[in-house]
Amino acid sequence: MVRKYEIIGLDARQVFDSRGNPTIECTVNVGKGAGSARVPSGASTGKHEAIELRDGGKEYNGKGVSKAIANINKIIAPQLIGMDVRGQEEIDKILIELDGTPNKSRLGANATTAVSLACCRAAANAKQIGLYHHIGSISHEWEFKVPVPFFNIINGGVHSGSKLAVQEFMLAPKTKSFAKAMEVGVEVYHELGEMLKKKYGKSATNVGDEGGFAPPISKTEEAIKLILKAVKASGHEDEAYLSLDVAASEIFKKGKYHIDGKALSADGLLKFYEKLIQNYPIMNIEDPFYEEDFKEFAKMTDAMDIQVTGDDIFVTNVERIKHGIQVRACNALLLKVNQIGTLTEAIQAAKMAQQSDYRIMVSHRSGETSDPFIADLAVGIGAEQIKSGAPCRSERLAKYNRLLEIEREGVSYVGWFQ
Ligand code: 2PG
Ligand code: MG
Repeated sequence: MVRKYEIIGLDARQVFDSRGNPTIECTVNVGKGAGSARVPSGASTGKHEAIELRDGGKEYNGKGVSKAIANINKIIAPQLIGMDVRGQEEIDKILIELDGTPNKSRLGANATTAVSLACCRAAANAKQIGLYHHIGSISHEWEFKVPVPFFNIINGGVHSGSKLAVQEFMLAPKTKSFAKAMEVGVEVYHELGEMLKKKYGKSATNVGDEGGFAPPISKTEEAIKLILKAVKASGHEDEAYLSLDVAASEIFKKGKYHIDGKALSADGLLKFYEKLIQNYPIMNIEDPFYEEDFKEFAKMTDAMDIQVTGDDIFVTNVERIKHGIQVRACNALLLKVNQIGTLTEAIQAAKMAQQSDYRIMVSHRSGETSDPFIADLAVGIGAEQIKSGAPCRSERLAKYNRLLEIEREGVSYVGWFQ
């Protein structure tokens, strides 16, 4: 007889992400029910991220995922069939062992992520509880809170055709509820669109990969001033902070940071940030330096009274986070499951960071799908923050809309001062 939580089959297939590139959807069937998950994909990927397995060759510009899919259907599935789907740690351990490499390069982190997340959802479905409740049971987090959204309303760097060096200009509302944060984010976003249209013409409202505008401007301060103007014009003055993701590895060439028409040393860049922070309500800077420079990250964390978030520097990897904690680089972790390849490892990364009083910002990827998994993940691990792009494009809104639903279920909001 088949038991309720017993894995009876896995099915992986090709679907497409928000950039039109192939990605994986995996369904895990259990005795009573099933669960599916889709995998996102980054553009400004960290050098130390787990490897996304792509086919190479001509088809889909080399981005096909048929090998990764075959790895799920032929190598992973036979090992997981018969297991209890609630045993996330055991399942992920098998994925790690089957892969056998330090960076998931044999099976592909896209393959392992798809399976890991689909198992988690299948377990929640079979238990007939909300996904975040089930994630809470894995992460031993019972104080669920809805995180603060960081809306990426101007897209630069490798995510858009704009000339801005900084990849993401985000708005973080200061409100008492998530629903109200959405209102602020949406109203500022639309006001900004109107302003851009008037100032630069309609094409300035074209959007980048994460739904933020990609206006024809090239200076960091210009983008910040435009956002603050939109905040004021929409009647939300003092109701939002700003946040930047510099993704500095992307602008680091031959020892210099190329930003705003200048080639700055690390010291020069630090001074540049200092001035920005003095002049504008910036509460967070993500990846202010390139991914190997723990020292400069530590200098910034020590010198400035803001949140310094590690993305490419940490790549959701406990070894790199451990080192960061030792040298006091950053005070917040950006968490992306596909950077490491299994849910268990991502939760371990979050726990390690939380124990050192780091804040956690759960993150989407620039190439996304409509899967809202990260919304439940943020709530289920007790993350204070989430970034899922602008309030524009369904793959971005899928996460925010799910958080609206979770708030309506009675989960309270983190807010800013708790
Ligand atoms: C980042 C992410 C998400 P990508 O740098 O934080 O915004 O971008 O998915 O391209 O790595
Ligand atoms: Mg980043």
